[in-house]
Amino acid sequence: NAMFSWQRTAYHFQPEKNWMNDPNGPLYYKGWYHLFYQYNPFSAIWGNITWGHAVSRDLIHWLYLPLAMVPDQWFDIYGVWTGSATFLPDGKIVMLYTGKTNGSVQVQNLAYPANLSDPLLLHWDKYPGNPVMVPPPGIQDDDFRDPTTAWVGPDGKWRVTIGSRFNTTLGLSLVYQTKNFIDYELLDGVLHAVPGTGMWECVDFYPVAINGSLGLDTSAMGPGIKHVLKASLDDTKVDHYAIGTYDPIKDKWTPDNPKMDVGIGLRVDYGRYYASKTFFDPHTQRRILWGWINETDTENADLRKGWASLQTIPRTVLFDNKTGTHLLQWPVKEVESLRLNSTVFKDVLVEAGSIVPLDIGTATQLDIVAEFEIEQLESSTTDEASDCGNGAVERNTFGPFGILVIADDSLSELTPVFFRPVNTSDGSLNTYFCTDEKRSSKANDVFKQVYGGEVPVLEDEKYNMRVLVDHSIVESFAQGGRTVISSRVYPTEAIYGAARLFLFNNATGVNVKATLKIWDLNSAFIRPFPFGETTI
Ligand code: DQQ
Repeated sequence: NAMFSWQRTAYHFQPEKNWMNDPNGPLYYKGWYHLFYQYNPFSAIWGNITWGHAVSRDLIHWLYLPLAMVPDQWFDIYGVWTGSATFLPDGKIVMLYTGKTNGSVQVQNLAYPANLSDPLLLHWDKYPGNPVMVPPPGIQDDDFRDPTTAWVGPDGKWRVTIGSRFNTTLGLSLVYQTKNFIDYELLDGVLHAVPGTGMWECVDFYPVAINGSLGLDTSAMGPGIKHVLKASLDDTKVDHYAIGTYDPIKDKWTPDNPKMDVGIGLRVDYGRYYASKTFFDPHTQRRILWGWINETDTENADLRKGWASLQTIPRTVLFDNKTGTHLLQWPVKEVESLRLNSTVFKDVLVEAGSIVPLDIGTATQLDIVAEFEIEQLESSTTDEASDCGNGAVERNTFGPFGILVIADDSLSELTPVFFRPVNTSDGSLNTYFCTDEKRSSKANDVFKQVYGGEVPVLEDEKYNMRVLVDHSIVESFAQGGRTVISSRVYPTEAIYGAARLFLFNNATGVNVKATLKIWDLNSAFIRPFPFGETTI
């Protein structure tokens, strides 16, 4: 299908055709990374939800496999919905997933690989006694879904948490205990609840090390460890997280800062992003985060182009012990294997109110690392927009400044990725990291937003960003990954060889010095598994 073919990405995971949503059950097994995903085999819009399946040696080059699970039982006939994998100490794998039953009830089901000696885990058996959990009293039939990876407590019993809500608006996560993954006991109370946040989908719950750069197994707990609780808020379609402490005796989690609780504080990604899920990669000792990037064009456009949605580049997740308040997300290092030639620009002066082209040729597949320093020219006021404002056109004393990606030569289309430092009443600066889609496409049937959030910039730090550009997606990481924005753009002019890259500084009161290293990125091989061929 050649329709809108320039919007297909070159190194992001997407199915060959049709609709995809949440990442499911990511895991590493016998040398292969496995990704399952919510998939409609029949159309480019949501429905008929099955589990698509793909494998990779390096998280970047992917091979599509046959569907892993389809809706063919009474307990999942209206959809094989989101779930997570757990490794047992004896090497077995259990997959818990939500099924929508023939009576439209959301239940939790158990599945396991039919053949553990198959590294591809091609065949999955559904436990014949499914469902293993049904909505408990007080929980609505359609408010009970997306079981997490299980973890084992000090008493040797496994726990799994499942998002829900009570009385429409109290978002919460239930905890079940099990010894055998067949019989489950609902614990009194909840892992955590936050008023006003509504239904929690795709809860994720995992430990992070306070110090060091290694990820932790989901069952890790004790000194030197904090726990992250993430919920995808159904009401706003936004992924929120908070960092806190898990009490494995009471099975309760408490946020470090109640003002930054789940759903009212930090976001995993400030752009178009939802239903994220992490897994522990024992092979490289990393915790790796997947996230679903939905479209912002219309369903009609998706039907015409024949596909919808992407997954982000997998990201490592670590606790940021410099701020003590944020996670750090960073593209897995394997993406650097796609780097081709690079260009360095050192100390480029970008004067207040100017644009500087960066002569790198075609700019559709890039890995950009940029650092900015500011030199103040005029004094500032404190009554300036203290967020991303109306985007890149709204001028403050200190910003916005940054880069213009997926732009054409005449700047008829462009997507600014930028910092906006804002003066506060105590004389310090608060910095916002933003992406402005307002002029990203001449198409008028596209939802164009200004995205962004605050990013801590510490005293000894320059402003820095890493930006991955891939035709119709821009993934941007500020200050080492404290604040992240994924954005879908639909250029009509800035495509193929016409796409360019610029620096810009729309501040009124500062000059900016920019230093960048920019790599062209190769395309990744993402194709059907070559069954029958002798080499891959
Ligand atoms: N997507 C799945 C649900 C989940 C939602 C259905 C989140 O299990 O709650 O496709 O995007």
